[in-house]
Amino acid sequence: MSFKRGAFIVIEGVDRSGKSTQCRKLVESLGVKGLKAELLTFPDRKTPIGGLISNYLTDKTCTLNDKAIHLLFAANRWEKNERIKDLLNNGCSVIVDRYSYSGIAYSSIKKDMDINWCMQPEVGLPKPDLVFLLTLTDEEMASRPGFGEERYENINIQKSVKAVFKKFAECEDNWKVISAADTIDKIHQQLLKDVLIKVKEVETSPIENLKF
Ligand code: FDM
Ligand code: MG
Repeated sequence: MSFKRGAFIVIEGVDRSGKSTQCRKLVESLGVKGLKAELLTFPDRKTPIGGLISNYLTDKTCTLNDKAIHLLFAANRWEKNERIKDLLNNGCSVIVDRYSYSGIAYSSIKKDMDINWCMQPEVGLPKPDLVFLLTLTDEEMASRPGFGEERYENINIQKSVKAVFKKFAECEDNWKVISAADTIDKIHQQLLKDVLIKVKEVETSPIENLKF
């Protein structure tokens, strides 16, 4: 029997679309089915680079240059590059809460931040086998419980980010758009079904690298 790798699954979406809940539930359900799965979250605030990012997000007086913070978010993914590949190569699926697409979306909506420039630091990272985009209408976004105090947590930024995600979903392969307005359980069943198919589909294929 040949070796089987894990699947690399990403969930993207605006704030409060339920990404973290769905990621957790996927890892749980895969485990119940006897499939190895691990959860990663970006930004990973626990590393030294993640600490700088966390400070930038929570302290709005922090005046870090837009390109510098963009590169820190990308570096925070690069420091997990080997971990992701090792897990996948050991037959463990990796479920990720936000990835390069969040990095590109949140940075490229800023003034003088060219989207093609924003994509470059992401090139060469492991490419997800499947990206779920959890979507909310503007009305649904507005009706969800209030924002916290972090940078980017306001409705205009969320709307701009949503538009970038929508373009990715139209242009990239392996993206699946899911309404985040359904119940947690219904969404989970939908995601799980697709993930199980993907796990089978990619088990003998090589891990690809991101390119844009
Ligand atoms: N964010 C997240 C970015 O600006 N760039 C990135 O590369 C990533 C992964 O950080 F507003 C933004 C998105 C969000 C903030 O993310 C923190 P969480 O998921 O809300 O903790
Ligand atoms: Mg948030």
